[in-house]
Amino acid sequence: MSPIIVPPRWKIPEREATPESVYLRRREFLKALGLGGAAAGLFLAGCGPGDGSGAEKLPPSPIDPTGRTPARRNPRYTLDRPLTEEVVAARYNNFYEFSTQKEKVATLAKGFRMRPWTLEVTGLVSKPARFDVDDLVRKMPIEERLYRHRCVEAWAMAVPWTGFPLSALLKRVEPRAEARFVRFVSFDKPRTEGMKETASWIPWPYHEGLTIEEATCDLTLLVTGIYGHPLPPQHGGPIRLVTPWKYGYKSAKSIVRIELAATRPPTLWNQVAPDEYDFFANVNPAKPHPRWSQATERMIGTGEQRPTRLYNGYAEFVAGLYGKG
Ligand SMILES: Nc1nc2c(c(=O)[nH]1)N[C@H]1C(S)=C(S)[C@@H](COP(=O)(O)O)O[C@H]1N2
Ligand SMILES: [Mo]
Repeated sequence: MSPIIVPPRWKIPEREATPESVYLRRREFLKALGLGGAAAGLFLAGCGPGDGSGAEKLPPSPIDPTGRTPARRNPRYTLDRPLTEEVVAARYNNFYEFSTQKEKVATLAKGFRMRPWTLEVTGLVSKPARFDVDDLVRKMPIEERLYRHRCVEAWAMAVPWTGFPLSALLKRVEPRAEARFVRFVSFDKPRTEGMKETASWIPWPYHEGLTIEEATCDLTLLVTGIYGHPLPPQHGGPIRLVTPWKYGYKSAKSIVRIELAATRPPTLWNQVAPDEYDFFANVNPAKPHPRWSQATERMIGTGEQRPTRLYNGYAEFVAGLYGKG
């Protein structure tokens, strides 16, 4: 069985129309960002109505108890492509705890309880700590970043995340000198209907890892929001990792624990199929997956094929981590 299922062509959602509610919410979002009509056209290009069928409404976003979204956008992170429509991103999710079918995740995750939520930071640190996620958001330097988002399955999106650099959190807990790796553990979902599909062959809970250098790189973001509001469950709410130069499977969703370690931790997809999912998983057009090419990627929503970029276009940010790459 293939660990990450590649959807057959007919399952890929084509462009979806924009229902009124979404349109209005977008206007609110743009207003909050201080952007007018012309600018909106620029960065949300191609979002007009009437470009497809199968439109769906987004449910109201989770309430933001911290009042910190929408956050100021960091202009350092720019895109070479239009943002993916919010409703498209919110209906096409890899989140195997709920389902292996991307189109079903949002519905199945709908009632997921995200409050209260505690994030524990432990292991080789001088000041281990447990944070209530809302307290953490209030303390951390929250900002918005536009990032490319690339799955190992050769699809891609472009997403406005809200969050803070993982390095800001690590500073607080004071990693010890022996700490060489950082491990991320997702919530341990009770065995529900959705999880039964994968319960026997995936070593739950979802767990991933980075080297300490990768974890403290500027790009590495702990994400608590998307499209200017708190992160909904299907995207990994209330808190998930994002490492945009790596394939998406490195970024664990709905994290409950971060552990600093001296040795490289086993990681979920690497344990399931080491020849297909390596620990580093840096986006690289010249390194095919054993079952498909990585030379191009398909933008979800538009179906546009684009050439894959080395490190997903983030080479200047990560060059120092891997020498010549
Ligand atoms: N806990 C958990 N985290 C996960 C996954 C998962 O199945 N479970 N899937 C990963 C994969 S393969 C991808 S591509 C991204 C998808 O994130 P998105 O749905 O927000 O686009 O989440 C990653 N994080
Ligand atoms: Mo993925």
